[in-house]
Amino acid sequence: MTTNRTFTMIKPDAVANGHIGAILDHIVKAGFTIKAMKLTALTEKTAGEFYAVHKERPFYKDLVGFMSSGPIVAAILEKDNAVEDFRKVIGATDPKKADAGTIRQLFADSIEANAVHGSDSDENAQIEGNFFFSAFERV
Ligand code: RTP
Ligand code: MG
Repeated sequence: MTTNRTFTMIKPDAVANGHIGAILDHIVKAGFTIKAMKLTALTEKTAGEFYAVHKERPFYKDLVGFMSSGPIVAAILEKDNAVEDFRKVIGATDPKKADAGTIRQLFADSIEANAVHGSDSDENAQIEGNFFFSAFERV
């Protein structure tokens, strides 16, 4: 099923570095509408559940530790072709490889502390949005 929504998190590094406002500004200027949003924090347990798809990857333990290290901003975004277009707006996983002007090139510290998450499919966008938001928390 094709949807026009994606899910994002502003990760602990970007929140700690004071980039919430600049990143939201970048997202809105790129044409996305915010349909749900909250400042919250993952625990090791909830971060582990969220990233369960990466359980077998060598970086899983570090990723779970990093994602539960401080507050995050979770949001559902709407735009035509949202998932694919948002991946372009955030740039490559490794900020050193991210195109100029992408969120990760502008705001990320490293391949792990890379400022933002973006869903990789319509199906995952829906699953991830449901992980953080109930029906009455969306507009
Ligand atoms: P995300 O899911 O957060 O939007 O990132 P992504 O699709 O660009 O990258 P993915 O392969 O899904 O990896 C998820 C997150 O794991 C961390 N990572 N660390 N140390 C490493 O080699 C490594 N590789 C990935 C990053 O925080 C990445 O965003
Ligand atoms: Mg991913």
